[in-house]
Amino acid sequence: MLPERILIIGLGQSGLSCLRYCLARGVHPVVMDTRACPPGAEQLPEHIERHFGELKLAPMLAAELIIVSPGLALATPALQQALAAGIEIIGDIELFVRECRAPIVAITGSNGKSTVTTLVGEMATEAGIKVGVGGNIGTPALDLLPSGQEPGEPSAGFELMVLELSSFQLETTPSLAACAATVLNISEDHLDRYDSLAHYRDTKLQIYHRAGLAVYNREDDQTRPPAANAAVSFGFDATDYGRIEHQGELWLSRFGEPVMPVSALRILGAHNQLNALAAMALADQAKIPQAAQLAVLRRFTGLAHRCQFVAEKQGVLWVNDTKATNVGATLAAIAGMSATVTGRLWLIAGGQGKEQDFSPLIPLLQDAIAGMVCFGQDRHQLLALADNTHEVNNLEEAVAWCALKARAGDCVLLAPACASFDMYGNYQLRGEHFITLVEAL
Ligand code: UMA
Ligand code: ADP
Repeated sequence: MLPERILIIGLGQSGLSCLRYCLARGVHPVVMDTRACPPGAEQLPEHIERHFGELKLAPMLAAELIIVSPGLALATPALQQALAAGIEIIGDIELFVRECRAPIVAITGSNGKSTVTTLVGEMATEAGIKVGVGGNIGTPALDLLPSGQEPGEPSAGFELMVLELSSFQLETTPSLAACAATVLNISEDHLDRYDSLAHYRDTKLQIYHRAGLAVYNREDDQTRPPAANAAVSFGFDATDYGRIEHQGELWLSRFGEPVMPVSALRILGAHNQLNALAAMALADQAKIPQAAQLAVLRRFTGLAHRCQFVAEKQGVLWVNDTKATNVGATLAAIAGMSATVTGRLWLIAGGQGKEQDFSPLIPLLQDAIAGMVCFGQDRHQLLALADNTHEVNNLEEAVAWCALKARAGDCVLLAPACASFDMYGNYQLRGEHFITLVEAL
């Protein structure tokens, strides 16, 4: 049962989904956003009380329940004051898990979340299982539940839910009890919101709390669950979900048994082999048959904006990895492209650095990368890493510079290691701009 006095803070996509959820259940919440004109303002029914431009304490203290957007940290002083006053604060995913009756597969990690979430969703669909896919991937989870649903009613006929969860969402989801949960990997990200990498990691590890099975990455110790969890791992050797030599080539394996040749995967790079293995482990726990898993792994060519082929122009390969919004993702993209390309690699990077340490790029600037062209708010941090860097004002200039430098056989990779918000509405718009610029060459 929802309480009568609900305050929704943050009127983006997830805030709007919370509003729809409450209205459909007969509750008329108050909404608040620190932005003077939040994205969802136009869709707000007239009768809804609203407070835009700052967090106002009085309506917060008058609420019985606050539902906060993942975009606002619980550490925000006004939220801390409300907590201290005994007011419950949760996120949209908490509302979802309190009501959802279908088993949940929960996926987090610094990189690979959307890829693995999509793989597991497609595997379930292939097997004829009615599956809902949502969360940080884009569809707010509450939109998967039917409007006006009575408590206890089966979850809109869904037999399985696959949720991509960010660390932000996990901060406010204490009731999650997934049938299978994974932390795919941990690398620096969002350090503008967390005071240390350990704090960021510990927030992500909350996904294992009460999970039926923890699926962790044995190549990355930071993803290990607490000893209390039932667990399996994925990684490069033949343990649990891994790889094994078979018929003269490398195969993906399940508990030492070969299941399909790595060469049959259409998503490239060692990181995508780990993504495939994680998806298999989660799918097994969700009782998705192996035949459906393998059918999807054999045909899935990857999501847009992740190491996406854009064009070949005068023998130069142009690749869009705008979704590489942190250093870990950029390292994976460089490793993947270096293994594929015969010529030199030119990197386009820059944007909002989120207080990351960019130094892991230094060895690659010495070995794997011919030159890096840098644009955006935090370009100077990238320019300082090495001598083979070049400063430009924007993506147009970056593409033009690479077109001058690259020769047949080379590859130009947009893998910015930064968020896009300094110059674009989101990473997709940055990627689409890149594609337009390349196509016009
Ligand atoms: N904001 C304010 N004041 C507010 C509320 C938000 O300034 O009162 C700002 C914050 O800086 C925040 C931004 O607005 O970063 C967006 O917040 P929002 O509440 O408008 O976001 P939604 O549209 O609800 O989108 C959220 C997720 N966004 C974030 O967590 C920042 C989306 O993930 C998610 O797809 C969507 O809910 C549906 O579940 C996006 C994301 O960038 C893709 N996630 C981060 C990531 O993947 O790295 C965690
Ligand atoms: P997320 O949803 O976590 O941002 P995506 O599946 O959208 O992850 O992939 C984002 C980027 O991260 C990709 O463009 C790729 O460069 C990189 N990436 C994907 N999977 C992995 C992985 N397992 N390890 C490291 N980097 C990865």
